[in-house]
Amino acid sequence: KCSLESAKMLSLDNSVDTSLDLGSRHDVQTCTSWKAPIIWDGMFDPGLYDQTHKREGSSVALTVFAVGRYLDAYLSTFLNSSEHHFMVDLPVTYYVFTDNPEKMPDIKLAPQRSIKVIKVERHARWQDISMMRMKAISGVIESDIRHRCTHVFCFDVDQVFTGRFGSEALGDSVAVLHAYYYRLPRMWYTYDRNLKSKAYMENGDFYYHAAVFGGSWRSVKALTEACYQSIMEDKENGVEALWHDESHLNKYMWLHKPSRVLSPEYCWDTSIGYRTDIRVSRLLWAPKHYDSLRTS
Ligand code: 2GW
Ligand code: MN
Repeated sequence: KCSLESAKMLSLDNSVDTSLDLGSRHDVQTCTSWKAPIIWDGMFDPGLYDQTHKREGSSVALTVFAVGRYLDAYLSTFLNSSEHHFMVDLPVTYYVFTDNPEKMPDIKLAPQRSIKVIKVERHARWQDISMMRMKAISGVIESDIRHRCTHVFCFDVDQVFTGRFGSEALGDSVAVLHAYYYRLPRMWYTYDRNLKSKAYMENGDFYYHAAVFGGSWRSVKALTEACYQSIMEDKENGVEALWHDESHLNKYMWLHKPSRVLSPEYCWDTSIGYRTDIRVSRLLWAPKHYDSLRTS
């Protein structure tokens, strides 16, 4: 039986409460080979998780990047939906990274929630905008987050919360199953298979989606630092991983197994169509307008 992260229900590591595990899903994989829970609807009692995390004093930092056209295109929808669904009733600090702080939308925040805006430069290549998030995140964890928050979650901005994304997602190190790959054979996973890249891997456990990852501030700092290092080493060697930061995240999560895995409910794409195992969608990919957004 899966230990529901056993001693790691919280990154605070002490109190173990297996009564949080309702274990009532038989149609999906609910446990990894290293005994980390895979979180699906129906497996957990949301109220018990919330109670436990409130008692333990958990507080969450959310990082999101809105550079260039992504600010107007996605940011206010992302933040407004997050106010309705992300860690409701826990203290949350948003860290919004943008090249254009003056254009920050006005968001009505619930009590105990605040926004910090951090100015970043706009890299010319979109691959760099995406990859350089790793460095910015580790920097702000070091300078600010570690003094204020127990946990950190990092998101792509081109998404909308549509259902509870709550404290059941908190753990020491958290990754989400990519919606396109969770039911596909391993050989289809799009790991970076270029021997010259630091992200190189032949086989792994799952294919994780870099649009959502998180954990204790310590774990996320270690992850973002390691990924940034690998990205820079690749640059020095004149290579770039197939899926950029996502390739490096997958390599890291293979070497350092996540203590909690989120089902694709936590990052779903409606264009996949109806799936019986997806009973709720908690976060959806926003429609992409590649032609208008990916040309400068
Ligand atoms: C990205 C691609 C093309 C043109 C612009 C951008 C862009 C991204 C941008 O102009 N401004 C910006 O703020 N971003 C940030 O980077 C934003 O937070 C966005 O959500 C994130 C990743 O870019 P995105 O969402 O367009 O890429 P996806 O959805 O294909 O992302 C997956 O693959 C990426 C690497 O290629 C990342 O690993 C990402 O985490 C994955 O979800
Ligand atoms: Mn995205």
